[in-house]
Amino acid sequence: MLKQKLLMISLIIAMISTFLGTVYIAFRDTAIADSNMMNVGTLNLKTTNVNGVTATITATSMSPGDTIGPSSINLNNYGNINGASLDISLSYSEHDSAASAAPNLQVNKTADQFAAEMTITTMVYRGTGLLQRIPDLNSNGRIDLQDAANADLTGLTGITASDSEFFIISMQLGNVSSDFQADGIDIMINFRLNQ
Ligand SMILES: [Ca+2]
Ligand SMILES: [Ca+2]
Repeated sequence: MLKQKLLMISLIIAMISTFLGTVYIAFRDTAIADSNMMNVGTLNLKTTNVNGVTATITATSMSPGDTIGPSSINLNNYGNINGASLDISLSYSEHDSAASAAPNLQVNKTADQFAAEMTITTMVYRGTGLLQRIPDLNSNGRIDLQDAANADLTGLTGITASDSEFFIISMQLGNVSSDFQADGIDIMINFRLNQ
């Protein structure tokens, strides 16, 4: 009888520790998975009222001189604590039209080559231009998408709780040769709000 009781008690203890262990790991996972979640209140950034903090712009079937934008992205802090700073990062990936596989097209430009031809004509956050923060890193004489993707656009002024700000971007494809025919890219703009 005593043996059974002891067994029961140790079973219960084992169950409790398993439960505690699970809870702890779940909380830790949450903290790691979403750095926007803090102990006191929440930072909940939404772009243009959609959950998720990456806006994607597709640049395909463009002709020389074509422009994109101005694209305006609304950044909302739906949380209840102020975001002290905002980090922006741009990236891109190749998005060619099917014609790029056609045998009569001898050249397939890379995403980097395409991005270097996309001059950033406007980049504004909170009404302040960001172009002066982007150096001509690829030394081609213009501020382009490849430069922007490699520039440091962190530590910008944040967004207070329940407030929203705008990010605006526009770009123009240069006077490229027919080598760029059927080339295209997807442009991803990621926003991170920090406490
Ligand atoms: Ca290509
Ligand atoms: Ca450049």
